Amino acid sequence: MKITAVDACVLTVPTPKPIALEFPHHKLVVAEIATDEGVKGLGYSLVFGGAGAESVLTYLETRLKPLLLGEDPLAVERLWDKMYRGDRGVRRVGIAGMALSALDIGLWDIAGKNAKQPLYRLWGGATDRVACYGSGGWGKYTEKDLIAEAERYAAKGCRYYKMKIHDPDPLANRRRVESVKKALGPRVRMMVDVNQKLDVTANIRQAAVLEDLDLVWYEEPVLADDLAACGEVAQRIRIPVATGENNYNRFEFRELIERKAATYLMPDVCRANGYSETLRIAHLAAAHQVQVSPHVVYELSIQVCGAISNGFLVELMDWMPEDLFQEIPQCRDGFIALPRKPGHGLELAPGAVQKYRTA
Ligand code: SMN
Ligand code: MG
Repeated sequence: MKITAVDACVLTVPTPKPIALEFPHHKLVVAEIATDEGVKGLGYSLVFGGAGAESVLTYLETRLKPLLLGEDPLAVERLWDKMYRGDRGVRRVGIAGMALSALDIGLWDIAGKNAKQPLYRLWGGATDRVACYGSGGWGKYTEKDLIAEAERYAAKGCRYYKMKIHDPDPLANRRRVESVKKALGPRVRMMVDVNQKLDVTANIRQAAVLEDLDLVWYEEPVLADDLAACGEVAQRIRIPVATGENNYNRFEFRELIERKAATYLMPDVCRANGYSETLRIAHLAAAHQVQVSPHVVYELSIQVCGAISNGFLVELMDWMPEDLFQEIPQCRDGFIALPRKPGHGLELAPGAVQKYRTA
């Protein structure tokens, strides 16, 4: 089999309220990989909020696409390495990591379709359904928005809800978390997300005032570049730390593990150089008793959690319009069933490209 074409574009997709208060739209950098045997693979990187999507597209088209044309798409490992090592001066983080992710996901889609297997089965098949948590709770939400969103996820059976703690006043954050917790009752446990906004001292102070709320995790306390500081926070607070959505490769995750910087690792398949590198990260975590809870894009991430025995939860953020994908896996009773379709099982809806394409 040979790759005959890679067609890529940017889709700009409006979000519904309340998430639109924080992000009016997200962008998807989509790549369709065509082969001489008619099998096609769909890959994409979700660019949350949209910033930089056009740069991801340019890197993908000008630097990565030429490395794939004419190659055998089933040699995913070799092609991943070729793309990862392509430009020696460019590390595969940020823009380049997101571009590589979209193509790696598309290559695996071809591999799954060729084997007539869903990816999670091809990779080992640990489970047929994955528990999910409801996520959102952005800083711009009113308390009413927060509670309404949390209750919407609880009504779908989610046993976990994650919200942001973005107020500079630690006690204001505590009040918001407490209100949601009270509304949800004991059936639902919560997580909080700092999104890199604090330093070590401020995190220690913030976590101390949340300690008694039985939180599952305390997320991304410090700048994602500073793995040492994350390790320090993890040693000094009494809530388990989760991090990794802005880390890009197995080397960064190895260091997080070595520093005991997280109880839960959260690679994002659209940032951490695709399914290939995310699986390597997950297997590395398994060797250290660390669980993996992949970041967003649950419709793609479920394949990873379905394939590993140290998968914890996938992150449900239900912002997508119904006319983007033909069919998107749904949460029932707090779980998402793995699709039986070969590959990752996702196809763009007819008309989605015409409707949402902006580049
Ligand atoms: C988040 C940040 C950026 C994009 C999507 C989601 C957030 C989360 O940190 O973990 O849900
Ligand atoms: Mg986060």
